[in-house]
Amino acid sequence: MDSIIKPDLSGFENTIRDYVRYVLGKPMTDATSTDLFNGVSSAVRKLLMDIRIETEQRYDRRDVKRMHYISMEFLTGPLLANNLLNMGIQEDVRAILKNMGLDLDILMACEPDPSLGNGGLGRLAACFLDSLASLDMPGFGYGINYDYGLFKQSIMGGYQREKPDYWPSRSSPWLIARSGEKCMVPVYGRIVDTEDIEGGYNPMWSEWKLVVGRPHDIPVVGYGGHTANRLRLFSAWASEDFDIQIFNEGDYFRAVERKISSENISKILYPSDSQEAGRELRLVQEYFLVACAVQDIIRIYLKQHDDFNQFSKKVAIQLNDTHPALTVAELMRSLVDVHGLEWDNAWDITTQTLAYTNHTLLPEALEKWPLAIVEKVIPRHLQIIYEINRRFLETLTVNYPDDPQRLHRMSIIEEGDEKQVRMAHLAIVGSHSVNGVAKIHSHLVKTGLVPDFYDLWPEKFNNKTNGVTPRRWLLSANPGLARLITESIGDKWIVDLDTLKALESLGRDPAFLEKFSMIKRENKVRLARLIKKTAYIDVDPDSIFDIHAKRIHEYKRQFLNVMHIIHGYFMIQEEGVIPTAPRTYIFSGKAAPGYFLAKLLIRLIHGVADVVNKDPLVSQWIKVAFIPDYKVSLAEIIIPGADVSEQISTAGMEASGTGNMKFAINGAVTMGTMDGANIEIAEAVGPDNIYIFGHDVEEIQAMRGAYDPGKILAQSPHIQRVLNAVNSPLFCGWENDLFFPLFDAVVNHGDYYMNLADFQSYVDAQVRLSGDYVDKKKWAQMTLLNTARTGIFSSDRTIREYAGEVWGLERQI
Ligand code: B1H
Repeated sequence: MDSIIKPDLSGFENTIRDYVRYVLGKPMTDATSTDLFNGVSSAVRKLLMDIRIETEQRYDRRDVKRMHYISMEFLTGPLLANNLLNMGIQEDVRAILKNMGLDLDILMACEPDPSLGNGGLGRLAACFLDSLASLDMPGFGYGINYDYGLFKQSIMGGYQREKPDYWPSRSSPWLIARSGEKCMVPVYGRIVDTEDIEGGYNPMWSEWKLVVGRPHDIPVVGYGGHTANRLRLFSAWASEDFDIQIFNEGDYFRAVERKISSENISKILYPSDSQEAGRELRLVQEYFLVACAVQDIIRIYLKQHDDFNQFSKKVAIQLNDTHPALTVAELMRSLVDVHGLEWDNAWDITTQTLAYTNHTLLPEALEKWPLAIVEKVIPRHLQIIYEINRRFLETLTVNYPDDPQRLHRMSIIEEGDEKQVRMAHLAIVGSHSVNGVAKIHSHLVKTGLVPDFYDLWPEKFNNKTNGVTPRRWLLSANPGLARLITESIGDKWIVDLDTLKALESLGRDPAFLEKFSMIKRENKVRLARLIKKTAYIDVDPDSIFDIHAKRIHEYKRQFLNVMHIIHGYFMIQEEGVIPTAPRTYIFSGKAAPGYFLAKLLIRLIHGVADVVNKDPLVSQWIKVAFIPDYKVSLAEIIIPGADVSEQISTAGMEASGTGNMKFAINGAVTMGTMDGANIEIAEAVGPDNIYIFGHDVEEIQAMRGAYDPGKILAQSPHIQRVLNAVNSPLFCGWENDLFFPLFDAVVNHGDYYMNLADFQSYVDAQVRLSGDYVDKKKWAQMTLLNTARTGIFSSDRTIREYAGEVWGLERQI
């Protein structure tokens, strides 16, 4: 990495003053903190634009290959702090503001979180953009500019309440509207078969309705300030031409209604993580994104080329899960219908350009769209999908002549009562690369999810273990630790996280360990303040901070964690067995609004917290707190304050996890199953520096079918005591039988997520952990080794792998 190029800050103060006076029309004395946040951000944005323009000229001049990352979610979180750090001007700006009588921290706190994502998948996309820019690579994001991001969560009487998150999608200082580059998207309508001049078949897509996609760009500056790429988000607008026509027919209300329905497309992010919505509007959203992105990508390509011969040499497109899988059909439509290429040529270009990442094996998350909906929304694309499938099945008959069953399994169209398009099959057939997001996950994609495709095209399949950006998740979120690291080993780690290895030898230096532990203590104090402010609970920073922060989902097994807490409660209450160390169990996470059991689990956590925290004896040893409204800005406070990171999904179900990496880099010790990237974290930190428990994937697979939770229950008085308590009035307050459904799912409906199978091993591991925690020196060394040995989980490493092995993308410095 070349040294940081610092932008010229001479006009910075004036830009802020001008903004307040001439954009807001106020004297400085009337400006609110939010006004000033906007003023500072527009001054920063000016600097970003200079870098952005220079970057684009550099790319154009060299006619570089570009990678476009298409994703329904980009969970960026607040941007001011990161932009300042990446440009290397945070301290200079702090000083300028101080001179003006302003406090940068107060202004930064005014920035709303752009919550344009649900969880890991969307946050991964944001980490990737940071790494691409920091590696000076031409990588761009395409997404939707939702008016409403993920709902805001509040807790009332222990229940989750959802409130709309209306973020300033049209007025954020980071968004630059580019009305001049709008995209026209046809949708709905029908196919009319006509004959062309030579008498050939010529399908005409007619009577479509036109939606306009207006691009809004967020500049993404890399660390060092050399390169700024962009994230382009589209808002949907009604097409004026179309509406005016109806308007002229005198039907004013219909015209307005049409306008409303078009603009609905970018109104709201679907709030489910690892679960498919299956609604028509969602399909329209997916198509809208894909159509805008493909048009824009082709427009940019054609600025420098006259034909499509170079297309796949100059363009790579990565599909973030199957949500943008319609890109396969849309790129074909564009090349064949719009640009007049022959099918075979268009197909080669399409498959050489596209690559697909799978993010989940959960059956409920695998997208399938009923043909009837696809035909209604995008009739021409359905024809194209049929043609792709026809040709695909033809090649299969050659490869597997006597295997009709296999053809059925592999077809893009699923037969049955309701025929459906299998989006993963479409993505695999249309891509030259298919990857999973952790070693075990990629293995399961090949052997469990789509073994037939692996058999046909083994060379297409590969692994790209996820990563997280060290700029946000260490430099920005944990300034104390970042400073200590830089003082000790220099600042190269910011762009080469593997250099954290050099910290290992410092573990023998008691003075260093002491400093390292002090920083964790300060971060815990900061987190304790957050807990007091948001959950109204006093917690002791000297207790173990044991944190389970992620979406609430049965497979992530917050229930298992709660079972362990209840078990600990009874051990103290009934058996007088005092734990080795006091512990604070901290939860944070949202449940999908329609996910009944996940929401009930939030209520259970609060029920247990009420009982435990109020118990005079138990509360000396156990406290339980739920921090509402988990989001990026809170994660930045929560993660650095963790001693223990709960990563306890049923083995085989968490594709990778990325929270697990953020915790480990910040020195938390993982309590985890052999699942997702936990396995690679265990490899990296070594078995003595992680707590692994429970059944592994093979064992879980072997148990399925014969698994009987009743048998485990019958043999374990401890589990009986815990589950009976869940099903008793103890945690219910005045609501009788409140938690029966959670009890029922485990006891009477097969315990699909195998909580009981892993309970004893979890309890044992937790006992070991408590014992180790009180050995201050041993614990400090363990946490240090977690930081020192997890450099490979930088998203810079992940991006280098994609760039070299999938995209053919080069550094452009
Ligand atoms: C992940 C999703 C997801 N996998 C459907 N799948 C969605 C599926 O709105 N939807 O319909 C939204 C999200 N998200 C996560 O991706 C995995 O569960 C994590 O294990 C993984 O770390 C993350 C990034 O790869």
